[in-house]
Amino acid sequence: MQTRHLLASSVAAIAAFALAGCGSSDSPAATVPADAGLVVYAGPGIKFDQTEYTAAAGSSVKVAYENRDAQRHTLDIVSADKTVIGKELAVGKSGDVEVSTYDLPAGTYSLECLVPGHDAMRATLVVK
Ligand SMILES: [Cu+2]
Repeated sequence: MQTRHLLASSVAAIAAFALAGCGSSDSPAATVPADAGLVVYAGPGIKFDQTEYTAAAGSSVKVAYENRDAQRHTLDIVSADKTVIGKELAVGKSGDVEVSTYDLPAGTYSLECLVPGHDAMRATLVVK
């Protein structure tokens, strides 16, 4: 039993190391990258900085989300058929930045913060 525990924790440690060391463009990032195809700011307050955003279509559009508010916010890119595209970005406190890349064909999407009570955080993303 003890051996099994040790093995399990070793595997977890190796997996964590591999994830941390993979050099992926996924978060956390310290600042908004210069080559971001879309930058969204949360707040101040329970809102995004714009009600409509535009981005160029692509298979690896880099999206950056920065928190300008004191509380946690998420960013979900939701397609017309209500499917969340790719990774949900989450920024816990002011100054936090999270970045991921998305496959975004041309179309109209909804940007949403899914934190309970944040229903006001909705914006339109036009990709073309
Ligand atoms: Cu929010």
